[in-house]
Formats: sequence, structure tokens, C-alpha cells
Amino acid sequence: MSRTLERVERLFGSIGFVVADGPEIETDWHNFTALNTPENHPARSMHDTFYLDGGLLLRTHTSPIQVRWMESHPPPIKIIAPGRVYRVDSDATHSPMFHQAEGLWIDRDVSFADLKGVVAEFLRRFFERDDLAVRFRPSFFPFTEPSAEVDLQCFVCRGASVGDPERPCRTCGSEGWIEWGGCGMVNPRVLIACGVDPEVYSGFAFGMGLERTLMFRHGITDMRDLIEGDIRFTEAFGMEI
Ligand code: 2NL
Repeated sequence: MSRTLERVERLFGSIGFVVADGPEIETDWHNFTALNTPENHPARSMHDTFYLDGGLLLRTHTSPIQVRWMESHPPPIKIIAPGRVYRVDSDATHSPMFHQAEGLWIDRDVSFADLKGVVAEFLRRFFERDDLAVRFRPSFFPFTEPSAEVDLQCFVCRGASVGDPERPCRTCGSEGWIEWGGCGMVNPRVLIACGVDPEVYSGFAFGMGLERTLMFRHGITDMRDLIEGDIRFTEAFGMEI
């Protein structure tokens, strides 16, 4: 994970993104309200979010880093915000703590075409595959409009399982694609909440899960291998101990 964080920071750094950081204990405003997430949204429930006494919470995404940056810096803004995030979720495929990186670019005339170019270029460089198939699928997030889910060609079957009952793929459910991250144009309501004038500026944001990103790159299919601490697993990646 440390290496993945460094790799993501270096690749975005090379195309002009500044690395931004922020607290893991957040306010309701920075984690939800400024991001156009309504009071009754399920993500805000005790069931989904860790609350501390006094109303603070453990950030559920790294977006509050970007909210804080917008509140304290005028555009142009071009940042990458990596870090730990927390959700009440624990089973075979979910850990209550995981890592994300989100990007934000705000300036005059930043478009959805810029978003597609930056995300696709990052993915091709991160996975060292010039021919990597990337799909933008319409979706919804309260903080972006329009929004899209970003899918990658399945790293296990590479699409070969689609329509072939002889070769089912557990990793993509024989869909040929797996969800990698999400993105969209920053909702004008979010810009206003953060003190940015939507009549002058536009921008895009995207988010990725770093455990998923790392697993896709190395063909790891069980997330628990990342946290169990088996020395043989660490050594398989040439890591000094
Ligand atoms: C996902 C989806 C996303 C963002 C994160 C964002 C941040 C600000 C404003 C607007 Cl400050 N948007 N972040 C936008 C779209 C998607 O992440 O699937 N993450 C793993």
C-alpha cells in the first residue's frame, strides 16, 4: 500500500497535481454537508459511519481534504488527495479502514473531456498497458453532475468469460468489466458551499479505492492478503523486511 500511494502521487505529480492532506477525524460539514449529501442520506447513518462523542466522525472518503483546500485556496486548483478512510463495513471483501485517492481540477473551462483524458492516461501509466480498455458508465453521486463510474477490463479473464458458460469468471461475474472508481463534474452546489464561483469556474473530481487498484495491478484476488502480515506474501513482492 505504501508503494501504491507513492506510485499514485508520483504519476499525478508528473501531470501537475499537488498532493494534499487532511485530518482523519472530520466534521459533518467537511465530510457530508459541503458535498451536497442530505441530512437523511444513508451514508450518514450510525450504521455506515463511525461517530465520535461530540459529533465528529472518521472521514468516510478523502473528499473533505478537497473541501478544505477549496475553502482555503483560490482556483486554479489541481490536487490529489490520498489517505485512510473509515466505514462501518467488515466482511470477506470489506475492511472498516481502507485507502482512497481522490483528484480535483478546477479552473476556467475544465471539461468532461479533460476528465476522461486525465483518468485514462493515469490508468494506462499506472497499469503499464497502452491498450487498457476503460469504460465510463453513467452513474450518480451527490457531489458531481454528471457522474460516471469507471470500469476496467477484468484483469483475470480479460473479457474471455463473457457469453462463454464453459469459462465462468468469479472476479467479474463473467461481465468482462470490473468497477474501479467514480468521477464527474463537480456539482455547482459543492463549488458554492466551498466558496468557488460556478459562473467562472468548473472542474472535475474522481475517486479510486487504492486496495482495489493495487489488487488489479498485481492480480491479487483476496484483500485479506494485504493485511494479514504473512511474511511469505510480503517477500513475494520483493519487499525488504
Ligand atoms: C468512488 C467515487 C468519487 C468524487 C469522488 C469529489 C470531491 C469533491 C467534489 C466532488 Cl471535493 N467530487 N469526489 C467525485 C466522484 C466520485 O469517488 O467510487 N470512489 C472510490
